[in-house]
Amino acid sequence: MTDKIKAKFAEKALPLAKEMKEYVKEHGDMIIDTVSISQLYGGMRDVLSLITETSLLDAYKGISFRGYSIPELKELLPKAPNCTEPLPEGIFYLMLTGELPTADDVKQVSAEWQKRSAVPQFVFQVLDTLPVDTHPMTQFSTAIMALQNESVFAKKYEEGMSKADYWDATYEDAMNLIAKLPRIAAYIFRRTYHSGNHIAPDPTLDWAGNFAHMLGIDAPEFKSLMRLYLTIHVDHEGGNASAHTTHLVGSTLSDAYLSFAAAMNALAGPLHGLANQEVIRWIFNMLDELGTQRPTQEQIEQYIRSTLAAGKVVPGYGHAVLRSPDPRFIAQMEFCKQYFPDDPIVNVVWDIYAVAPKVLGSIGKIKNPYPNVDAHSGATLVHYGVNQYNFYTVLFGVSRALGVLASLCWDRALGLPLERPKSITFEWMKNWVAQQKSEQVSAN
Ligand code: CMX
Repeated sequence: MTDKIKAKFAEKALPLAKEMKEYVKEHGDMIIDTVSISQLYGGMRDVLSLITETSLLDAYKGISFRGYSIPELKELLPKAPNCTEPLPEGIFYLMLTGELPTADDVKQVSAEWQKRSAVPQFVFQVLDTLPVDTHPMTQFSTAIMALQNESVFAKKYEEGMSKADYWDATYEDAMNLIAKLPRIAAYIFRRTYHSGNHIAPDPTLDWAGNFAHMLGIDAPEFKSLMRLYLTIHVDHEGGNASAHTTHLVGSTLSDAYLSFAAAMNALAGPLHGLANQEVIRWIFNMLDELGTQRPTQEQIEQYIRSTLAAGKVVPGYGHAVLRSPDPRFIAQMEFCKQYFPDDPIVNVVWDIYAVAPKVLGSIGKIKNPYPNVDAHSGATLVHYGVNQYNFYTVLFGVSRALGVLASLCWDRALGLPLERPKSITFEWMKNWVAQQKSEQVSAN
């Protein structure tokens, strides 16, 4: 039997969606209040409406954290012994306090996270009730929600906490949550891909090194990669979907667990963090279809064109703000050049990089034809045998916690209010535009 409600919705919505598109083409430049009609329909691009202290994105230079670029931070942030990559503890300290950390500051962050890292048994029990083929991001979000039972903010709010103390309770939640995420993520990895054969944490290791250890990859080089990976994915100013979600949900005084779980649901979308799993899948599909491990640049170009012709996006390319190659892509490329320049899949990534900007740029509508952070990470992980693609976004999520939760501490310290932008209807807009036009006619 046909679903009458669905048919009714399609009958109403599809012609109206077409009408709206045409309308935006014609009237897109008109400014209502301070925003153009194109921006209203265009995902609010360039609408200045948020304050975020932790990082700032420049379309051409890429991300900077409290004024420092990724290459600068690779030099300036403290490192683990015998490791060339920065410790994520350092970038967290920088984002939270605005100051570059000393080696001692970073040791203190490590020690705090170590002290707070025990995950209550009930979180593992919740995870164990989920079918083992549940997507790792769904498992991750579920585990964070289960952990909400531990929220200091929620308990203190119930006891009548003063507004002046919101930041303090938020800081406690943020630190407790960040400390526990590697264990939770590793538990998901091992239950999903290693028959529940778990690895106990090593309290002598730093946050990222211990995470690598619990995943089951103890090579020092992989620990270095994790330190780099978890440093460069932390933050991308305030408007990206995971940061903005944390801020929006947090603005209702939902605690850090509720806000961060919501952010992870945003990160799990293929236009955002899930692109990292989509990229490697796209690459392996290309190699399968072409029947070669080393396609020529002409073959890659053809494959990109066939992806576009099928009405799909080329994952790992494009960005809402960036208009140049992502420095986070470049940082990963440099790591691979240093440690394994001859890796075959990594070389395919570099060949795509040589071809894709030209092809994507040639079709005109794509504003940024360059690679983003997700274009490289999968190939780097595959080099170390981490070929469980569906897990990749969890790694991104563990890192993203550092930026968005440092920001949440700032939101509460600044006493930022409930976020509540204004919306209008198409009808309202049409009436407004018509009125403006008739006023113009009478003025002439
Ligand atoms: N492949 C094919 N088409 C693309 C494209 C890509 N990589 N990037 C943009 N486009 C298309 C858009 O889909 C849009 O098409 P329509 O007009 O038909 O809707 C058009 O080009 C204009 O888009 P845009 O203004 O250049 O880009 P947006 O700001 O709208 O979107 C993004 C940005 C990232 C969603 C988009 O570039 C994309 O879908 N990229 C592939 C997915 C991806 O890599 N996401 C990860 C981003 C980084 C992250 O958050 O982790």
